[in-house]
Amino acid sequence: MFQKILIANRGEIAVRVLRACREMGIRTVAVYSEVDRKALHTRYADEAYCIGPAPARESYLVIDKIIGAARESGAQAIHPGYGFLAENPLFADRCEKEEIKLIGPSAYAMRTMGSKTLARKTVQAAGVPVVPGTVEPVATEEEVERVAREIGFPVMLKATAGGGGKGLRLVREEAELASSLRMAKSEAKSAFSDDSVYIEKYIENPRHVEIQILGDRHGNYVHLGERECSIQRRHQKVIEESPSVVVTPEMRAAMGKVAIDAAGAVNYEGAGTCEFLVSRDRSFYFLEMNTRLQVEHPVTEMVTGIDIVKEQIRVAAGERLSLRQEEVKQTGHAIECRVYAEDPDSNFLPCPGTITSLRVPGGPGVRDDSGVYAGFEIPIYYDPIISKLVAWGKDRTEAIARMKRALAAYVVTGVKTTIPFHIRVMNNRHFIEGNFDTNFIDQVFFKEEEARPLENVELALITAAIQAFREEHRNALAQRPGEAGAPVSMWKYSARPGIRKIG
Ligand code: MV4
Repeated sequence: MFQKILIANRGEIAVRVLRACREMGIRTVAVYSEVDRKALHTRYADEAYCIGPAPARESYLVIDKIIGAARESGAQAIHPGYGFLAENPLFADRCEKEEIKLIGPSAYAMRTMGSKTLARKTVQAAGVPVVPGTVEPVATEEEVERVAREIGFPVMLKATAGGGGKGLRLVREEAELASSLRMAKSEAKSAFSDDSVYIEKYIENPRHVEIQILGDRHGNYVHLGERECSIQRRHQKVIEESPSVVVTPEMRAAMGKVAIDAAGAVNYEGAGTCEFLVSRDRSFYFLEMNTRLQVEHPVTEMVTGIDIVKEQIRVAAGERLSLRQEEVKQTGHAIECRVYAEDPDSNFLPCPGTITSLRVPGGPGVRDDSGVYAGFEIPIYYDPIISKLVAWGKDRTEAIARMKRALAAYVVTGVKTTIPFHIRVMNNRHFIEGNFDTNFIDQVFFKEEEARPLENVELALITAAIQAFREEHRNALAQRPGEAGAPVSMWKYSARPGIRKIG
């Protein structure tokens, strides 16, 4: 086993990996940029190296600096987390050359899955169902027209180097095809410096369901079931859960098998995720494979009891997977809300700044994977994530109840957060019924909330509630607790922070 691991990341995911190392008795090395000198991950690690200025291009993305810190500290392995260098095959090549173990799959697996067409070709050859379309980039307008007619409209044009919504174009009819192709190509060119695109049949109102897999270098694979990730906003996941309400045990076994087949096609080692689109008739199609630890891995950990990061570290050290497929069981239900320093009332505008106070919920079934603390300044340079709040329950109903309870008790001051948005989703009828797809947030949730005028009965109830509240808390409202001569004890307000906000 490794004695020392460097974590080439920051924030909550760096802390998550540091925790696994600590539990395994492995020494840890953090790297940090100039604005992260006081970050939680910098403080948590056994040692820490400054790797340059705030912009990621000058620090967290600079291979030489990461390798330099690994060399200087004597780390034998590097955990890349997600984002930054996590899926960069050049980084994987360099680690191999330096004889430092990169905790993750081979550069070959990263390259194959990084090209969306090569990935489609490779997994299709392994018998994995892919969305109908091309497995090569399309060259000419004529070819696009021919293929589109063959598979039928609507179709999607996608960037070969893409993933995550960039260089993506929905084409509903033939008349739009030529101009859409030009736009997709120019978008792909500016986002990925690669203008090649391919074509897929458009799946209407799909769900996004992904399968977590683990593999070791001895050819053993397990899948850890699915995560439902359809609750997204502009291609950014905001809420994930496991299991998915649409996945039956038979479907889970079938999706698990093809995910393992896809992984096997590139001799995958470590933790990986196969993304699928699930159509309304519950057919599923491979979309892409993510060759990294994912943001939403905790929901899988909560329902399987498996520590995915520890498994990653063990298999990277050459050990066998610690369990067989028959030993993987999903118990209960877990939901994750990504808590961001963003203003949900201003189109989710990032709100970096100093967290002046922080009260994190706990109690049964609640886990908060955080990268911040009270007094920390969220830098403007990176994703403004505060934490991932995860609630587990014996079933979906209990998980939602716990999430609502935890969100209501979560207090962050100094920056705006997405907590109020999550509370609204947890109370949404369609969400509660499990009746949603990838269009839910952008096309259903916001439209509904905007469109529905308050009814008179509701207005009367709200007015009455405000009146009753003011009456009950008259003293507290007249004089702020803690001020000289305040007649009200402080304890109730600190134990039930939801109250304090209104006062
Ligand atoms: C699709 C699709 C429908 N049909 N492909 C968007 C991001 C990229 N990873 C894949 N995406 C989609 N590909 C076909 N053939 C619908 C989407 C899509 C989507 C997928 C997952 C999660 C959210 C989404 C939101 C809009 C569109």
